[in-house]
This record gives sequence, structure tokens and C-alpha cells, in this order.
Amino acid sequence: MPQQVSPYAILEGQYELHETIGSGGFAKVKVATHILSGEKVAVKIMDKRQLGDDLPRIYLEIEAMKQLSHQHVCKLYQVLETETKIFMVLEYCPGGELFDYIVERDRLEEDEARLFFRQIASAVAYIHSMGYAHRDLKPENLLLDDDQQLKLIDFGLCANPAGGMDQRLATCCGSPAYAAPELVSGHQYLGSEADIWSMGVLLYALLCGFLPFDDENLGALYRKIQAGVYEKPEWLSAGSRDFLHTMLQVDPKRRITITQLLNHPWIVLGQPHGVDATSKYKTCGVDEDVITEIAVHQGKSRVAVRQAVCRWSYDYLTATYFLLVTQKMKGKPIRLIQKVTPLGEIPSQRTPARCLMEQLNKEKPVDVPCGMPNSLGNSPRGLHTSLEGGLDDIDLLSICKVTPIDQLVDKVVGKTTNPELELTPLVSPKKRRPPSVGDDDKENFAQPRVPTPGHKSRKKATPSTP
Ligand code: H91
Repeated sequence: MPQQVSPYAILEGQYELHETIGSGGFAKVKVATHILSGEKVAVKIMDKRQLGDDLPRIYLEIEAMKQLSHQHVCKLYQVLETETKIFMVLEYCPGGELFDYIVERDRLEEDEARLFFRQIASAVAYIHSMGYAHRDLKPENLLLDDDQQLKLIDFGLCANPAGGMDQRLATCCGSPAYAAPELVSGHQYLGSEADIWSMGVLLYALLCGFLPFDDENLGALYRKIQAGVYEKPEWLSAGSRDFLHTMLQVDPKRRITITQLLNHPWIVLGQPHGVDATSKYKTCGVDEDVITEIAVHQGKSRVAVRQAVCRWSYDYLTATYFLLVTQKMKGKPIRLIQKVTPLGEIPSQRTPARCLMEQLNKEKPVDVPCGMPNSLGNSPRGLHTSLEGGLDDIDLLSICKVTPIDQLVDKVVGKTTNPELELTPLVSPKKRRPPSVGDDDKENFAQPRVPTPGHKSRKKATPSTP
């Protein structure tokens, strides 16, 4: 009988795959264990045949994530590619989505919202400083780790304008409820300004438990966004109202900038200084303790390990390095599992130690100074160097999620079967689709979320002036 090769064979010896934790669009996300460190990771699995014309967007997403190393941005550890699949090995966030966290609590107290919002502001300021706009900021794209630290995910819609952050973009994307007025109007816009608007919607959702602009009818929703009028529930403090007002400015030129936002009195409250957006990852040089642990484990010299790590190939070695750095940053002891070869094990069998050894033994000297990929300015280009510098924004039109208002023939969102046109109200946890666990190989796609009235047990609210 012909033996069928598993589509996941490439992960063998490196990761142990567990259950599916999410699926939708063209991706499936599974939990896995990085065998050599014993650390949990998330593996985003994409089928290249299903991606079709969207494949360049995935390479762009991968390139973006390789450049980004920040404590509040989900870390990309490794990329594996076969003829049919792309695997992105990512930092695991056991706390799940911020969306569910808010829904479970109805809304957050101002102090807790401030703690989270500082982290969001730090992540957004960092990605902007690296030349990226996220363009899909929402509570579903912020995950919690086990230390209540937020991690920004899903860079599938991010833009890296070739002309820098001052270059205007034309692609309308993101989730309608979080989209800036200039974006839904179909005008050219600055990615950084649009992200600040989404941050305003996000903070409102944290503090209120519902969205400032909400309507089942997309045209009506866009008109509300363009009017910029939203309710101000009585529980919102004067400080929160003022801060929201600076972000939810219809005229992008009147909107607060990210630098002003980091130092705004609301965000600074209780802290001596503004928010620090710098990366806590070492951006210059490598971590010598981690290099030593790998060298000892593999019986190699530190020089050899340092050289191999500094290739930043986003292979098993890169993943092992980052996972050990993370262990150290969390104050845990840095350790690689010493697996005793059981009697009877086939000598040629793929083991994590052998995977690592293969990569350490690769003959390809580096002639660049060693440091984190983004500190070099010549990051490793494992995949498709032709996409360096990003796609022209116009090329991304096919991924448009938001239809500009002038192209819209009043669509009733709740009735559509197109997930692209889905509204994203904060819904009750009971109404959310359960995670598809153990559905292994069949590709499963998410149904659009069921829109519900956003305003649940809301107290008296006062409308805002635009
Ligand atoms: N959404 C776009 O539901 C709808 C646990 C959980 C734990 C994760 C780590 C990384 C990612 C997801 C995790 C996760 C898809 C991750 C990172 C990037 C990315 C994608 C996922 C869902 C898929 C499952 C996710 C949340 C988002 C959980 N998830 N619970 N660790 O692009 Cl960069 Cl798609």
C-alpha cells in the first residue's frame, strides 16, 4: 500500500504538534511543543494552493515579523516551507484574545485599561518606528501571555510604505468598526494616523465593553464613523473622555500623534515617565548565556554557535535561540532538554539535537556584525528577497476588507456570508464559536461572527460632540 506522507512531516523531530486553537481564512493555528526546550509555541499553518494570489501577502507578513522584536509583538521564531505549506512558528500566548478578556468582564476598570493600553501604545509606537503600520488593530489581534502581557498579532494587513511612514496609502483594510474616517471615505491616508484612530476605538472598547461606532448596516456604520459622534457613558472619567477625544478626531491632522500619545497625562498617570516604546530584546549582539547553553548542549564552540545564530535563518536554531532568550527574560533558568537516546532508537532518526546540529554545521560564513536581525538593517531573507521593501500598496488591493463608503450599496452585514464584510462587535462568550480541537487534517474555515447588539447592560450615556 502506498504510504501517505503527512503534510506536517517537516516538523518531525523539531516540534510535537497538539490541538488546533484557531482557524479561518487560509490559516490554521495549532499549539506545539518545541522539543529541545520543552516550550510551547503556536504554529500558523497555511496552504499555498488555497492562498493563490494572496501568497505574496504572506511573504510580506513573514518579512515584517522577521524585522520586529518587541516585548508586546508576538515573536516569529521559525519559518518552514514545503511545496504546499508554509509554517510560521510563533510565540505562544496562553491567555488568549483580549477580546474574550473584555467580554468576560463586561468592561475594564480605568486602571486596568490603562495597564493594557500602555502596552498597546508601546507596541504600536515600536512598529511605527520600524516603518510599519498595522492597519488591523482590534482586541482580537491582541493576545495575553501568562504574565498579563499583551502581544500584537496578525501582520497580514500591515503596510511598509517604501517612502516611509509619511507616504500615503490607498488600500482600505482592517475591520470596519475600527476603520478611520479617511479610510472608509476611500481617501489616501497615513497608516500611522489610521492606527491611532483604531487605538481610540480599542480604548473605548476596553473602557465601555462595546464599540463607539456600531451598526449592522455597513453604510450606516460608515456614516457614524465619518460623523465621529459617539456616546460617552457616565462611568467614563473626564480624563478618559479627553484622551478618547484626542484619538477619535475625524480630521487626521487634528488627531494626537503617537509621540504625544505616549506622554499624554491619561497614559502617564501613576508613572513617573511616559510609555517606553523601546524593545527589551537585545538589539545589539547576541545573548552570551544562551550561546553558551546551545554550545554546551551541542558540544560546539561558542564561536561556531554565535556565527550560526547570526545567520538569522529563521530555522530551528533561530527558534531555539529566541526561546532561550525568552526563558531568560522571564527569569527562568536557560535550559535545553538533555534527551538520553533510548536503547533501540534508530541512529538515523530525526531528533531535535540532530536538527540543530545540521544547522550548526552549515558552511556559510557570515561577514556581518552579529546582532538581532532588525539591528543589522540587512535582515535575513529566507524567503523571496524580491519582495524586499514591501509590495506597492496598490498590490494589496485584493486584500481589501473595508469597502469605501462611495462604493457601498448599503449591505446588511449580519446577513452576509462574506467574512470580509463582517462587523466586529463585542459579543458574549457563549455566542463565540468553540475552538476546533482535534480536527487535525481537514481544513476548516471560520464562520463570520454573529453580530449582536453591542450595547448590553449599558448605563446612561451622553453623546459626544464631533
Ligand atoms: N485570528 C486572526 O485563539 C482570528 C490561543 C493562542 C495562543 C497564539 C500565538 C500566536 C497566534 C495565535 C495564538 C492563539 C486568528 C497567532 C499569531 C499571529 C497570527 C495568527 C495567530 C486566531 C487564531 C488563534 C489564536 C488567536 C487568533 C487563540 N490563538 N488562543 N497563542 O498571524 Cl502573528 Cl493568525
